[in-house]
Amino acid sequence: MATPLTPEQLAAYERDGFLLVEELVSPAELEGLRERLWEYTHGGRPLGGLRVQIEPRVERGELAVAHPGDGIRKIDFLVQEDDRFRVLGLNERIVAVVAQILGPDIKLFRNSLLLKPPAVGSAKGWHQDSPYWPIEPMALCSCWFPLDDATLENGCMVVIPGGHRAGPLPHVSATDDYVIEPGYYDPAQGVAVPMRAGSGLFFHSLLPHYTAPNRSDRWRRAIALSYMSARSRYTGEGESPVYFPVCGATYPGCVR
Ligand SMILES: O=C(O)CCC(=O)C(=O)O
Repeated sequence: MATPLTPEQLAAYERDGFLLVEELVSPAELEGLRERLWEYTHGGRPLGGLRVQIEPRVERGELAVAHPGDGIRKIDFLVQEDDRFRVLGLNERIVAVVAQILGPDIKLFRNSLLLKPPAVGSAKGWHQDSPYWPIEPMALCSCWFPLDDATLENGCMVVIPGGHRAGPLPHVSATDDYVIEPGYYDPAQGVAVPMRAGSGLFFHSLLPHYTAPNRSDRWRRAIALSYMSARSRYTGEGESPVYFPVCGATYPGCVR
């Protein structure tokens, strides 16, 4: 398999917990993804097995939207259910970066399209991903892939460089969210990572991160593709679910 990262880039990922890699797909592929997504949100394309979450304030009737598609916050399972997004989840460049970080045997733990419609999209509070997820070791790697340019105004990623090295932090329930307990991190250490659409922010599942509300008149849509080593163990109730295979082998006693 290709090794797109230089030793310096790999070292930066280990040190900082994140790495920006630009231009992962062609402009035509990116446009194809945007078109397909618009078909689901605004064009009446059947959702099939996709799971959709509505923006909580819209769901509660506290905020009105012109079109139901303007009130969608999250769409899960696009890689499993949609041919164009499956190609993205298996994209050679993305998988090669992940394989350099996690090793050659990889499964997809989750894929979530996270939408911040203009003026509607709310914040995602400071959190680490692993405390949400029943997988050990807590060392998954997500590729956060914006379909629109992600800016300070529309809710780009904000991260705490090196914060993953502190290990898992206590999390508490907050309004519509599950966030790091105040006092266990310093938001002033947050660094914003504006990105061009079609780039990927690869980040460790213990990296504290946050996205602001969309205060702009432009969409911010991004898909989080979260990969794990096939040598990971499932720590939830019952037997491990069967995860989406990306490449390499499956191991007895590990995630299926
Ligand atoms: O895209 C967002 O707004 C938040 C994404 C995020 O926090 C995540 O994927 O863990």
